[in-house]
Amino acid sequence: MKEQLEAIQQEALEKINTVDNLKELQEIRVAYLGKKGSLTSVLRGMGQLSKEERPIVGEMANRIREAITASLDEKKEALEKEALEKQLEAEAIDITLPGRPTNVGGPHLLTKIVEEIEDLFIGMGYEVREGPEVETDYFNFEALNLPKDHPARDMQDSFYITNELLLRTHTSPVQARTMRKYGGNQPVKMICPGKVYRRDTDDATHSHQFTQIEGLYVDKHVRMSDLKGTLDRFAKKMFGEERKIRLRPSFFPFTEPSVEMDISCKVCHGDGCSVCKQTGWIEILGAGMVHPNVLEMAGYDSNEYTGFAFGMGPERIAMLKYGINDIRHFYTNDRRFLKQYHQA
Ligand code: FA5
Repeated sequence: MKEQLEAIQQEALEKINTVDNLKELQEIRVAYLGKKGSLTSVLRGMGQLSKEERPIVGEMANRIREAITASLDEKKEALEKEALEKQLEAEAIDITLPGRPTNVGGPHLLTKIVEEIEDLFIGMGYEVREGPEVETDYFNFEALNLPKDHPARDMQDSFYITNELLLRTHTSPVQARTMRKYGGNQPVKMICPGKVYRRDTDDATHSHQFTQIEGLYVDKHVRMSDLKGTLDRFAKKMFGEERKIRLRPSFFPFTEPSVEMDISCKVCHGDGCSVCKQTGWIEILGAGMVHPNVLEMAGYDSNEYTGFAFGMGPERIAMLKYGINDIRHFYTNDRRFLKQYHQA
């Protein structure tokens, strides 16, 4: 019986050694260790052995069973590993393939400039207000000292909706609206960004729809020098210490005296180009001391209160700051243009 067991062991181990798939390995397990397997049948015959021989053969049979089991397990592990490796190889993902780019958006340059200007004035104690784009004739003109048939209305050719309603031509009506809200007896310090509309012919520096930022400061003892100081501070912060500004006498019916502020052209450094119409300067805002009539119409006593106001064009400011040579770039939505300023 001992020889029989040894022969079984040798045969089983040889077969296990040469097998190359899991299915056949399982068949070997059944053939030797299964209920009807050769090792099991030999063990069944142990009853015929003498008392002395039984434990010796029993111990040997167990050892052989363990050896065959260990060899089967080891082979199984090796074959499974091999199968997994083959599968991984077959299903391999090519990670060298470049990914599909996603288009990441960013705020429009104009939004960024408006926010930058807002932050600058918030830092000087101004609050940010809003007003309607569809405005009444009263607030757009009359409350700003431009009665009906006043010739200065032609300065801003308008899109009328009805006789009394129009698309606002500037953000100045928000001056009148805010002063009224403050009731004639409180200081006002506000800026108002927003869209405005004019029947202007589009060219490199003019658009029929553009943005303005209005500023208004009303209090007791506000002087022209406060306006000058504020604008100078704004210009230096926005364009750098080296940029020159100039104030030219001007006329607006709602301010007296009135000025226009120009900044030296950054595109041509003052030599003259299409942006500055060959003058070396570009106008960015109108300003002045609030006209006493405007203060009175809003309920302020013009003997007690004074104020200054300004209105600027952020597109022109952005053009100067970034050397953009045509205002139409802001509205034609060419992503190649817009993308340049996502990190600006
Ligand atoms: C006004 O609109 C006045 N309301 C500004 C003002 C406010 C003066 C408060 C006094 C007190 P003006 O028409 O000049 O002024 O326009 C102001 C700014 O808007 C200009 O300096 C310019 O930067 C910009 N702007 C004017 N017209 C256009 C246009 N068609 N396209 C782009 N920007 C323009």
